[in-house]
Amino acid sequence: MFVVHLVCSFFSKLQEDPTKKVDRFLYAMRLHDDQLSDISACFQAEMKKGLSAESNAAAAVKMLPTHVRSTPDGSENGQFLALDLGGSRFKVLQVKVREGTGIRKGGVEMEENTYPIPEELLTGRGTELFDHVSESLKDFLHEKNISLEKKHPLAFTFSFPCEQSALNQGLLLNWSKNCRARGLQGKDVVQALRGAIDRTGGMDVEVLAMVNDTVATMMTCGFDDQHCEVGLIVGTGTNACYMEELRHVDLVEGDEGRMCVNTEWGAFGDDGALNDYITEFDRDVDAASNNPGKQILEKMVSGLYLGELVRLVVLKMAKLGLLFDGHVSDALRTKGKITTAHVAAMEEYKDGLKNTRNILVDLDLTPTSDDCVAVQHVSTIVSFRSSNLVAAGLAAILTRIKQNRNLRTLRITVGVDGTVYKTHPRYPNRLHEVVRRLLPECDVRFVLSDSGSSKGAALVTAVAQRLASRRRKVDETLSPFRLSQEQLQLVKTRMRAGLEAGLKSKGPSAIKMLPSFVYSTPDGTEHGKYLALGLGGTNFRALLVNFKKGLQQNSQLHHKIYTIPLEIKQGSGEELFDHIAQCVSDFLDYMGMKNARLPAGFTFSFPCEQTAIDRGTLVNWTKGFKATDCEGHDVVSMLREAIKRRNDFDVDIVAVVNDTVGTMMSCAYEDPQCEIGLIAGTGTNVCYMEELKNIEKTEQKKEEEEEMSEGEEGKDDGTERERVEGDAKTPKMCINTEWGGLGDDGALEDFITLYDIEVDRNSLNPGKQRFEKLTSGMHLGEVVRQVLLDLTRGGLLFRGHVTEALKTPGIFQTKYLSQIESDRLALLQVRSILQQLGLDSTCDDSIIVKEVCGAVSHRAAQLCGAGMAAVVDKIRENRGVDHLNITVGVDGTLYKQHPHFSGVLQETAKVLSPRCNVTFLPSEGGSGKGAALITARQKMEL
Ligand code: 0WK
Ligand code: 0WK
Ligand code: BGC
Ligand code: BGC
Repeated sequence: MFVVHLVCSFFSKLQEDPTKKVDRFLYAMRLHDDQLSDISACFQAEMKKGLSAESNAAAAVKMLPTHVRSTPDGSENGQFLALDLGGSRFKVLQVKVREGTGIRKGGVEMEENTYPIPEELLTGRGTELFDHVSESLKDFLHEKNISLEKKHPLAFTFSFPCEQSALNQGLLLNWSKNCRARGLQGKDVVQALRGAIDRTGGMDVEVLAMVNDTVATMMTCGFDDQHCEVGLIVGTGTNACYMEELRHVDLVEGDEGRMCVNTEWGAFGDDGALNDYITEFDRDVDAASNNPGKQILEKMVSGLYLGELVRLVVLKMAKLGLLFDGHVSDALRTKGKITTAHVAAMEEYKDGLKNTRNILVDLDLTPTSDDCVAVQHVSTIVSFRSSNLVAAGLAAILTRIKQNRNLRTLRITVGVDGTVYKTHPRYPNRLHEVVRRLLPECDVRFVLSDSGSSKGAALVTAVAQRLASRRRKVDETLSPFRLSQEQLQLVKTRMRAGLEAGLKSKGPSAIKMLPSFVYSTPDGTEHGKYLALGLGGTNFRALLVNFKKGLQQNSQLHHKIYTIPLEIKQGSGEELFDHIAQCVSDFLDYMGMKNARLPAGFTFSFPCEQTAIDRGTLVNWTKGFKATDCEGHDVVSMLREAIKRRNDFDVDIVAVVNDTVGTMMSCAYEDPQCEIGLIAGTGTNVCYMEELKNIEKTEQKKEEEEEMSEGEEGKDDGTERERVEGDAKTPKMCINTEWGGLGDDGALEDFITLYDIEVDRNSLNPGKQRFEKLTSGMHLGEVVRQVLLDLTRGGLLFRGHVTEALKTPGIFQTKYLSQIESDRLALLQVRSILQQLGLDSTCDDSIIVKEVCGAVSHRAAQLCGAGMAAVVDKIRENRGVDHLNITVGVDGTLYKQHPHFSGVLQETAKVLSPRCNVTFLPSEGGSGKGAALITARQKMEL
């Protein structure tokens, strides 16, 4: 020990630059960039640990969810009381937030009082501390003549680690800084405050939100700078918060949007992560603190400790004779004698050294100028390390945000508050510089919170109020789409009634129940080469299929899809069928079978009144078609005439079938139990095998029955495959229900919303196809657009801006629903879809858009499920069986591509027809193959 003393005093004699000896003495505190990068990387790992449900409990950095889901967007408004407790000054405020309208930015007016908190209250009973808080509040109301009668919403900034399950609740995890009031740890501090306010009495205050000071600071700065998504406090304590992707916050339900996370980074190192950087002085500060082993980073960084660190270093150097010629004063030995304000003063640009001398003299020391330079340099190193560590922590947070958003560069603002940052002359620049050095690719700006955090706390409360009222209004808007079991049962009953009515009435009925003249499903005897021509909802499809007897599995198919331009869909019938004939000609060319005159089946996906398998009169167009001179005409003749007009090929149109019938046949080829065909695509419809005797409307029914019964006896050679049980011999015919018409007679009035009315009014066929307009791909996008329009006009969406895009019919195609509702799709992608549609959206907007899409498509699937339950139960009763096993062949882009539609439809059908076990078989070959099978069976019968 003596030798060391000797060596040191020899060196000092050499008049070396006094800062050099300090640099040597405190080399462990001088962190260079790669150390800071290591610390930053280590902190990133800690953040992950804190966010994950598995490792959160053991994590030192708690990453506390704050339930603040968005930064201010200028529409906040209202008048709030605010309490700011936990920093160096306890403040009571009144905050008036005025909403920004148009270019005029919103504004905030504040009145505040600071109330000292006696030391003993910080270490006394928690209830007394909160009584002092609420009495100060009452005093503030008196002084500012704020009515005691009126109900006042209050925002509570509480700057200690709290576990929150909602904005207006927070369990105190542990005290920090210089507060350790008893009886509050693990308790809900909002409840404690309400209790104190009740005890004080005489005021009506509703604590609506409690936030950490970092969060309030971020919100305060976010009011003027939309890029502010990080809040930083370097004050008595230190901490940071930022907007994290909700999907990464395991402790909170939901994947959509973002949530502000209070990192509580003050505890970084409590698990030893910073041991390589802890110096003896840090250990001394920690040992002497009121929470040893806790808040390790905070004790290396924040204002409560910096002064003490400097004192301990100077004391040690003095003891080692490196300062003041080894003289040590009692004051220098006394804890807290050098404060962080002293440290800041020592580093003043102009008077730093003078301040240092004065401070040392006040400590009963007689410093030489070298001593002053050395002590000033100790302050520099200590505070420099503080800003370096904060920079490393910030770099970790900003890197994570960049990664979360898959950005190469990041433009972001950090809102800052705290006396160290605000009063230490060099702290801000040092911090900014190191952050920019650690993250050269980022454009990081720092905004000082000029008026404390309560503005932010009031904004959080305003946002909470806005979100709460928006939530209520969105729920009100969407509640008509949320159908109850009883309502779905009602739809099933009305669908059933519509099916029955359609079978009986000759006249127009809402559900047309059109005979298809298809009497049986395939039995594997079909063989030969056939053409299938399909006019569906979105395109025309030509198909060539070659069936081999018995071997269902590998029938060859070649097909080609042709789009149908809008002007053809809505042009003249002649043009439409010429277009179809041209497509067929092109396909036969492509297949080199121009001269084959193949037998063909024509899938015509519109309601046709058929009088024979190859004769069908179009009753009315649907799905955006309105070609003229077609309704009331035989579509087979029209196609034949178009082919004749071309005169460059010929086909033998043997059958015209609805796409539901084609789909049923195509699937029955795979699964003999398939006796229902469902299309959930541009349009919606279902067909099924009905007992011939129930199809009362067809005249020739009688003859056919006689004919059939004769035919049946003759044909049953036992080779046919086992048919579905309970039906064996009764003659049937496939009925194309055209269930899309349910409700055209008002049967769905009590389900139709004002948005549906709007869609119907703007459609090509108002009053028609009401069920289809609630359930099919052609219309769901429009229903969504109408709801979004209404929510936007209500100011609940897109900041109330009704853009031209949103007013454009058809802009919200149903395919977007499928994309937006896909679980894999993060909100960012939802926003980019909306962007493509010319809709500028916030995170919250896209959450609501996704919810609206979900509500509309969920209703559609449920309604189809209820309709299907009616059909399968009818078949079960037709067969007089208790339990029915049956398969439904399905096709259509909505069923096949929407992420949830098929599941909800199946679940609803299952619940509403418990005595039917329904298998849904998506069609592989499409309805064309089915049409070809019908053609094959026709040809075989001839
Ligand atoms: C001022 C804010 C307050 C925060 C404080 C932190 O209004 O919410 O707690 O800054 O800085 P300190 O006062 O601890 O230095
Ligand atoms: C594919 C079928 C076709 C049917 C279509 C319906 O092969 O007959 O019309 O599905 O789905 P959409 O194209 O209307 O979504
Ligand atoms: C507390 C934080 C607070 C920070 C700054 C820390 O001691 O744990 O909740 O944000 O001080 O005031
Ligand atoms: C048509 C039906 C067709 C359904 C599915 C409806 O618009 O009226 O005939 O089956 O769309 O494509």
